[in-house]
Amino acid sequence: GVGDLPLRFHPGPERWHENYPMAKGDKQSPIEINSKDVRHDSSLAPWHASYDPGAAKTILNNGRTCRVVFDDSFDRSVLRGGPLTGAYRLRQLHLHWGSSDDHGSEHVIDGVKYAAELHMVHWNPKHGNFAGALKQPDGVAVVGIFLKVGKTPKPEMKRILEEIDNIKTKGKEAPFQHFDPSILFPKSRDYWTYHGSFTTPPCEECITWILLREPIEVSPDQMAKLRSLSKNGENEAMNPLVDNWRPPQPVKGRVVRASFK
Ligand code: SG7
Ligand code: ZN
Repeated sequence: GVGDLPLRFHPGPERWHENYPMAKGDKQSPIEINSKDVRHDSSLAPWHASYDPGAAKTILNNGRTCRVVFDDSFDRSVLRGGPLTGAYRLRQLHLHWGSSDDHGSEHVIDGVKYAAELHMVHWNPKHGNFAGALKQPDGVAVVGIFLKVGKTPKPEMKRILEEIDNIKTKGKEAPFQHFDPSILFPKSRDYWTYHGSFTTPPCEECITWILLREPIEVSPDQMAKLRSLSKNGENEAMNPLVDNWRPPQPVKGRVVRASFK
């Protein structure tokens, strides 16, 4: 499959379905959310994250994103509540961003594209392991946080961004310990939720998306730092890692629910 090809041979999102038919499925992500089509659901519970700072392990550049990996060998850092049944284990977080501040997020809200979108990926341990969870409709829960360029940048992004210089090129990895990712949450716990997919091949339809309404703010310098990452390996021609987002996919009758009015 395409998964075995070097990165430079990967086709764009419009051709993913040729090798991964699921990419044209009925529950693909991301989507555009329009407030007028959202259904407020008063039965939606609040969500809670209980994260152990000791679960953070490493930060890496895989040529497509910058990812922080957590120990998920037991119920150490978990997400509960909201639309979920049971506890989901935090496995990794990563980001999607653009080549300029006016785009970069995957989900689009009332026509608004944010500069970046952070994804916290959790899986349901009732399916045994992560690979097993990917095959189940209730296998994975991703919390999405929008990053907006503003005047009150979030100092909490500093830990991740100060590590960027150590993982400039594809394949680089650095230790990343004692980090509580809940510092990245905005103040408001309001969210939208819908059932969708991974935004990269094979685009499995196993994700309960929990998208936080309130964006967090980052500075132009912080965004520039993210864009200083490279798709290329250390001794290869410079190829900036930007625009690693998939465009919105057809909603196909799905209803997005909101925890707020
Ligand atoms: C990023 O987004 C990576 C992927 C992730 C993908 O490219 O973080 O993770 C790995 C292990 O490469 O894919 C299976 C998986 O987690 C899609 O994740 S997303 O749907 O949340 N954007
Ligand atoms: Zn993602």
